[in-house]
Amino acid sequence: MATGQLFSRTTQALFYNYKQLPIQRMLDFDFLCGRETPSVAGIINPGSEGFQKLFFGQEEIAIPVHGSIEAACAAHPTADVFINFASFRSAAASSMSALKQPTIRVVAIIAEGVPESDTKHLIAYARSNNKVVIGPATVGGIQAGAFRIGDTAGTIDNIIACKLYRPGSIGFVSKSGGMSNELYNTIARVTDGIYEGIAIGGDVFPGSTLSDHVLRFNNIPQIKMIVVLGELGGQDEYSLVEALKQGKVNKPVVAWVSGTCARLFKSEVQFGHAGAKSGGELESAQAKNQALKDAGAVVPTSFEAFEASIKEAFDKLFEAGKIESVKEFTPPPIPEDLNTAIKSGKVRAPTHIISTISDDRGEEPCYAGVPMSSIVEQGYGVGDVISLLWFKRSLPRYCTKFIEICIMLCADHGPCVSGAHNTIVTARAGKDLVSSLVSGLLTIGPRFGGAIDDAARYFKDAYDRGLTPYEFVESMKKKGIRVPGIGHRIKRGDNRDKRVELLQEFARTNFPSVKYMEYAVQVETYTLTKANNLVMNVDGAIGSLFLDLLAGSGMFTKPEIDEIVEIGYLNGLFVLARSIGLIGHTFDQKRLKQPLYRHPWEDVLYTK
Ligand code: Q5B
Repeated sequence: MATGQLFSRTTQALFYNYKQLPIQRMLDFDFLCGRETPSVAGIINPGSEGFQKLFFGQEEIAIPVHGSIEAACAAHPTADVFINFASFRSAAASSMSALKQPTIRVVAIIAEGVPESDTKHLIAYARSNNKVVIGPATVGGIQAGAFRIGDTAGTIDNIIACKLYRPGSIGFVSKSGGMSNELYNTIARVTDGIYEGIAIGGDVFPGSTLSDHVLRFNNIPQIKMIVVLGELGGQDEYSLVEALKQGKVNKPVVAWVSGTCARLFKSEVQFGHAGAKSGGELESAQAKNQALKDAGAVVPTSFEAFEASIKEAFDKLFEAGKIESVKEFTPPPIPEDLNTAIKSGKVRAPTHIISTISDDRGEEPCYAGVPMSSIVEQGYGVGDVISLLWFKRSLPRYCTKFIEICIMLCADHGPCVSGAHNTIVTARAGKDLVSSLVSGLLTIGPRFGGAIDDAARYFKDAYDRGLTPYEFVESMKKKGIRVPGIGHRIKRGDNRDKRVELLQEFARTNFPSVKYMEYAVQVETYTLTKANNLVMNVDGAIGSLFLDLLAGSGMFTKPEIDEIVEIGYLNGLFVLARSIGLIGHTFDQKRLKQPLYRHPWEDVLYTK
């Protein structure tokens, strides 16, 4: 490996597997350091494409998401670091694909448990192609003030405490990611801080070794001193011993190999990392510490004395004028996330929606305060659910039964009515269920099915004002308005609409009063004297009877009734009911494999 710098303030990475938190942490670090460009150029999320919104300081930015490594590399040719957050199952394959991309120079593999044989292939490929692998089983690394891999160095508070937002003079390499956090802190306390810190990972075969990074640090002019934290197990530290013996490192090295306590155990001990097990004498922490010391590294007598050794080595360099004072600056504060701030009670935020009819936040959803389980256990029907969600109260059974009858009777009226016709034409044009349904629903209006509200409004107004049917119909005629709820294309005085009769029969038997409906019957009697098709239609029956339901049930105040009529709740019954039929017509046409509909020429009057 050797050469020098892995990262800079303009380094950009491709992040494999969308993980919101570590990406946001990288961007927060960028902002803290005053980087101008985000360090994550693109995200690779196999199988999906688009953008992910993240914060860069206070600003929201959209980071492109690519479905493959190849596509991401082609789109971001200057992004040369690949941060691999794949699981241990796919980390090796994706890392190899990344290494094979000419634009990728450094691959960091976070997953633990990557098969050792796979890692060996990655190492061999990386070495012969002059690329760098950090990990597996690593948190990554950081170049202070420039570039951070994923979660390296923990929280923003820790990064600020460790002064990692600006470069110091220490190159630090460790096996353990967790211990590197500890050492970032120690180094910040007793020196001018970290220049670069790398955790190589705790596997038996790390992608790059302690000595690889020490030799690299030796070539970076800004690094004046090197701190190494090894651990028992394996022989990695001996390659550093060799490098020191051969004089390949001319900067002071302060090193400690942890795990000296292993000797206190009678049998072999496996510490946290796969590679951290007390094997033979040569792999013991004591032997490695001794070898490093003999090779010229500063090695303390214990981990507790590590800090003092680092300080002493740094002070010597500083006093000798080999280290210039760092220019301190106060990093900008990272804006707190709204959710965190709300949770901690620091801010309050206005809601954007107000809702009263249902609540899905508890253990089970509630309709107007009634839990789902009660709705099922107490045998509620669709009419009860409508009364809860539309009227926000439980209505008496005869009312909810009436609602259900309305829904059943209006569910369909054959293929020739406006709505069904539109749905059929749309379905036959190859459109999907929702489009076919909606095209039918859009025909519901003042002439077709959508006259219930107006029927209720006009009948109520006329009845409440004490108009005779004659006065009412004639006053409407003078205004040029057709009486809503009266008239039908095929129904006649001698061929009544059965639905109207059924509704009237139910109401006369069950409602305490049907005064509005009887008024509508008198209106019909008068309009039938004008023309045989001016019968009460289904809209008129429902409109007038709903007035009776609202007024007679004792469940609504007068202002509430006025509001229901004013807002126009009642066409909702027809919309809901007819959706059942329109969905049926859609399925019917699809099932019958009907071709594109074209209206016959013979049925059109072409005229000039
Ligand atoms: N005339 C329904 O008309 C229809 C009059 C009237 C005074 C009236 C018409 C109307 C009010 C709206 C209404 C709901 C357009 C209907 C439904 C659901 C459905 C549908 C289905 C299903 C029918 C002939 C002469 C003219 C008019 C006069 C007509 N209606 N006068 N008040 N209400 N009603 N809609 O047959 O002197 O010759 O100029 O607008 O309640 O949609 O099954 O199909 O379940 O799917 O086309 O049942 O009544 O009659 O327009 O040729 O008029 O009667 O002014 O007089 P028609 P038109 P004049 S239920």
